[in-house]
Amino acid sequence: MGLKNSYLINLLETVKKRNRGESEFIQAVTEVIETLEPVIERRPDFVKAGVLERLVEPERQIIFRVPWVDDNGNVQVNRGFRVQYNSAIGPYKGGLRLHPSVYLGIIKFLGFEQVFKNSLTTLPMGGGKGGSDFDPKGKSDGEIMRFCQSFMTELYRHIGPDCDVPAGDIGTGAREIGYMFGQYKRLANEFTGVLTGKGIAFGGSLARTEATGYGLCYFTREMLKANGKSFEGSTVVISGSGNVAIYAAQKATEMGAKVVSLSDSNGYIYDSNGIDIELVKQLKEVERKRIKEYVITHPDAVYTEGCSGIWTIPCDIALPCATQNEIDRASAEILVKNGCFAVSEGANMPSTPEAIEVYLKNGILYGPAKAANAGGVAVSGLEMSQNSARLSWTFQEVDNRLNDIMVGIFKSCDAAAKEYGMEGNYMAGANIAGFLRVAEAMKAQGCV
Ligand code: NDP
Ligand code: 2IT
Repeated sequence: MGLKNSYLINLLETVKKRNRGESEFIQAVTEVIETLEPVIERRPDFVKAGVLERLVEPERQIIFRVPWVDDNGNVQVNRGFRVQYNSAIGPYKGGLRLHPSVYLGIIKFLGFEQVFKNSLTTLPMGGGKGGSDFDPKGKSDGEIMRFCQSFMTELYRHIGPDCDVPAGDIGTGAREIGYMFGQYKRLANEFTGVLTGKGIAFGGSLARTEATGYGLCYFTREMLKANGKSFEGSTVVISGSGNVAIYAAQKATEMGAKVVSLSDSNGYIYDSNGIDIELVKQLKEVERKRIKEYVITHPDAVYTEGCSGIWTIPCDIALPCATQNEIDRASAEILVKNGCFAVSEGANMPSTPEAIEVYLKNGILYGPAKAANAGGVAVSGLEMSQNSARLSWTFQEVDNRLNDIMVGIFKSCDAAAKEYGMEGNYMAGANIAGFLRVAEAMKAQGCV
């Protein structure tokens, strides 16, 4: 995009110098800073209060050793992280990612994004993120438990229901949250809503499992509607086959779309009849198998090795729900060529800056992650409310609130984009609307 404002140019230079080698963090910060240019020009009070200098630096970063013993009796050592990014509007809140690619730069980018995402939900949650380079693939239940207990043995002293409330992300689902919650409870000797995504039997919220995927479809429905389009009769490509992808596929199908593909980090399946979601749930949630197993019971479907090929499947709507930077310029250009009219992000930062440029130049409706996937953390916020009140709402009640929150997020993005002269640019709208609430709170609380 190219910045003109010299204050922002200098700020970005400092960020690059100070966070050398953390390419994902620099990418996330650059995108936000670029879209904030018109806000900064209108709001010198934020510049004077040093809001931006403070926003590009996490409040606290915790890095720790996670030793555990594998099934063969060998000691294994992983690295644990918790970045408590910003607490201007509420306790730190955000997921824990367990994946071998995890390092500080990934956790910082996710924490930074979380600040604006949580602000968009309108609930009182600050931003944080954590995780480890632990690889849950191929580990036994016992190994997962021992890892989670060791991880929490250090983390527990840094978190709390009014301080920092972690949740799931890649590699962290209900099983891992259960083990972590058990260990927290034992160490702190208190039963509190310190984690979200808990089992329903011990304080979890109904509809949290579905929330990110459902919320993605609610947001996307609003974006499509505002532009004279809908899911009805459309062909949808979804990447990933984890928590977000599965429930996005389910809701998109319910809304009248045909979802023709899903993937994992090894390859993708194409089923022209529409994906059999119950089978995917059985394979991924119960049996923890690879997506290629799908074609055993659906011989009409095709499995292809490799990830990026999924974007060559002709579709109307693409919902990337796997991981960061999974759509690059070349994939975005193929989507355009094949007539795709909307890309809406279930994953965090799945599109490279070059891919986003292709969407915006070609008039593709683009639903940015921090708005489109905010449904997960929104229902986490509702889980916190239910825990504090010591009661639980019905599935329908939570789902209705989720729907209202996602409708509200779309409206805020749309309105902010219009107000700042970028109508239809929901990325700019999301960044601006998310920023304004946090910036007002930071300014009001003084230089802290
Ligand atoms: P899961 O662990 O349930 O699923 C992740 C899926 O993405 C798996 O199919 C996985 O395949 C695939 N994947 C992971 N890494 C890669 C990679 N490097 N290349 C290709 N595929 C990959 O995670 P979630 O569904 O929870 O998370 C998916 C995305 O959604 C992430 O970006 C996450 O940050 C984001 N998100 C999640 C929320 C939540 O509530 N869970 C909320 C908001 C955003 P494989 O099994 O082969 O690793
Ligand atoms: O990226 C995200 O918003 C999440 N992984 C969910 C965070 C949460 O606290 O529910």
